[in-house]
Amino acid sequence: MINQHELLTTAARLLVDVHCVVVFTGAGVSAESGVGTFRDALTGLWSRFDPQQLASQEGFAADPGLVWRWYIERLTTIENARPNRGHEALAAMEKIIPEFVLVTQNVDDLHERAGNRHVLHLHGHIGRFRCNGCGAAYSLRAGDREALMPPCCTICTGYVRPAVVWFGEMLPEQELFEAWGAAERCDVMLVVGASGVVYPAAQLPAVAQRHGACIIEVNLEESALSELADITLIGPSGEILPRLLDAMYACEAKSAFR
Ligand code: BV8
Ligand code: ZN
Repeated sequence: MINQHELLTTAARLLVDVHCVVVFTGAGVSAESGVGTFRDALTGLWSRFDPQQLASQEGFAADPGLVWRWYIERLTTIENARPNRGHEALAAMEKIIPEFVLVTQNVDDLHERAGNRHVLHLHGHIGRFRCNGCGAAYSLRAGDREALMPPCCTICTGYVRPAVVWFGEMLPEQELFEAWGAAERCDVMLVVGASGVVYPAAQLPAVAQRHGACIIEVNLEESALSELADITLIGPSGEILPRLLDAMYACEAKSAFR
């Protein structure tokens, strides 16, 4: 039975030896920053709602005020959160891997705040806003956060909404194109805190594997992507990723003395 230390060292050796690495993150990477994963984003008073309902045109049309308040509450949590040690490890990895592409399903900005410079957001940004009708970009004004209803667009009177991708909506073309291309050319894909149930984003690890990449997974538990993984490191990403980074530094130091 291979122990986790050996798995981690093997994973580190892989990440140090190759040229192109894609990191694919889901809500799990932000969990230790206190940002609920999509499944448990509905804790407490939200628990009686279905996130797939709230994060949709139908949900917004049915109750724009409820959806608006859900997003403002999530945005406030994210603004008060800090990147965790897992985010920081990924920012450090970007500095030592020749070609590093970070693709995230997350709508928070914790990767950027940890120092990653080029992040592909497949599901948008919770801190950005646009009109649901004509698409015009908006910034929050005084009072919008406390309002019971979303602001109205000054151009077409549509409701303003967060610039995230709702269920049934297309993913941003440019980001998806870049992410798909990176998955096709990478040597290793590191999948962190993703349940692998939301498509088409969840197809990326299979795309990478089909093109010959090794898949390394970091998750609290088995996920829908685990059967694709060559190495699965079970544990909180805020602990596993810093250990993986240290093992990468150790590999680099060793090869420097060869
Ligand atoms: C679309 C933004 C089509 C909003 C989100 C096949 C192909 C294409 C589409 C579909 C398809 N099958 C079904 C569909 C439809 C649908 C879909 O995938 N449904 C699922 C539920 C079956 N997909 C869509 O609707 C997509 N659009 O396909 O359009 C189209 C075609 C033509 C014309 C028009 C349209 C749009 C999907 C995007 C939805 N928006 N987010 C918001 O955030 O409010 S998705 C949202 O849920 C998140 O962004 C995230 O992507 C997803 C949840 O996934 P995770 O991030 O993995 O989070 P989750 O909570 O699930 O899991 C957390 C994981 O972390 C767990 O594994 C856990 O164990 C782990 N973890 C927890 N703590 C830690 C940890 N790991 C490590 N350390 C820890 N500490
Ligand atoms: Zn408008």
